[in-house]
Amino acid sequence: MEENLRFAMAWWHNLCATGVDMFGAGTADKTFHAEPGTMEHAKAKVDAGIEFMQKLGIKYYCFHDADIVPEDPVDINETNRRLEEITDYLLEQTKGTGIKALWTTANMFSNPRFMNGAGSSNSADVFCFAAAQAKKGIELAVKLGAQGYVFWGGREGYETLLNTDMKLEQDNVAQLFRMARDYGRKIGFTGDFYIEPKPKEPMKHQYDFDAATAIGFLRKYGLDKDFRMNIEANHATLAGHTFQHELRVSAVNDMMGSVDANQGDLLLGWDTDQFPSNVYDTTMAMYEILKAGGLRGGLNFDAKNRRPSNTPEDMFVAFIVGMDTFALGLIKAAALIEDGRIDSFVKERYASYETGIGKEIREGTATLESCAAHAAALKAPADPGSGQQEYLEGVVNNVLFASSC
Ligand code: XLS
Ligand code: CA
Ligand code: CA
Repeated sequence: MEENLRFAMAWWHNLCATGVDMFGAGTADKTFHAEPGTMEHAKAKVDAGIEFMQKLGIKYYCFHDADIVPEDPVDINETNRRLEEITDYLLEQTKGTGIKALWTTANMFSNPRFMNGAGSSNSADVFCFAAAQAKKGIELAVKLGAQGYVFWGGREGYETLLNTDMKLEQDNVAQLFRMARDYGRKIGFTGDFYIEPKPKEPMKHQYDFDAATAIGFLRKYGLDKDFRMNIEANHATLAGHTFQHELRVSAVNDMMGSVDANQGDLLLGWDTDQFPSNVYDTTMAMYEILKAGGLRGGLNFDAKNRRPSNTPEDMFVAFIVGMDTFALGLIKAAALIEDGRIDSFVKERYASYETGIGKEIREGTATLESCAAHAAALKAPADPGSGQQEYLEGVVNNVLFASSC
């Protein structure tokens, strides 16, 4: 179970976010007895984070550069110096604990300079700031032994096509990825680069809309050997897909990488980043992950407590519920695979491709003429057979609720 459930704590939600929203102030105290915006506070967050992870047995964390130190308002050299100082401290404090980074990333969406995007900005100066932050972020990934480096295209998209050169923007995003890949490999980063698809928010339209779009993008620009998907459940539903769909698209394209484990609210059209509690969803997610041979990355709880759940106890409970929901999902997914009814149904459903003309189609030896000749010889309506969806949904319910584990 441990191997399949490499849980990670997201620095930004757990140690930084206080519940501020556009209608009201924070409700949770994340000062950890230090003055926010100082390096003392940055260190207090490291201490609190390590204590939290140790108490829960969580071995991994993920962060944006801006989550772990206050950014200097004008001088990126000073920000980088702080990043070195805090990661030295992080390494020192985690020594002997087994706790390490799962992935690192750069916040290329909060600072006002990124209002028109980072790699996709209309400004070459802004592009260079994005490059500088990615450079540092990859260096930190190497320093902390992270398995991945994430690009979430927060503002890589547009608000209106009236002011947008889409081709130039997409070419530039690819150029940034290429530079990151080349630099990473040069300095010894052997892990995966990840794209985290999301269709919208904050932009009206984001270029990494969903897994299929991101994979097509990577292939177009020849980046598919170094990049994989970091699939977030909430982003999947925002794109009008299920979490399972996005994982399946990644798996069949050999692009499964890591997961941001959360859930959205289907009645709301935005990214609520809730802790996962839906066992049906985690079962189907773990089903995809197990069938794909496991994750190279892990399960990062990119999730935050609801604004009124504002105590430290609520933070612990949320992680415990999230971990239990995935653990039960893993058990049930393994049971579904062992049960075998779904697999054997699917195999049987496509059996016509195992022999005769079907086999020839699969092997690429059939032609349009040979298929047409096959159809002409049938002289009967072709019957693909029942899809038996209700039966299969019953199988899932049966494995979820009727058997003991
Ligand atoms: C925002 C994203 C973000 C990424 C990392 O919606 O989920 O937090 O995971 O930049
Ligand atoms: Ca995420
Ligand atoms: Ca999110």
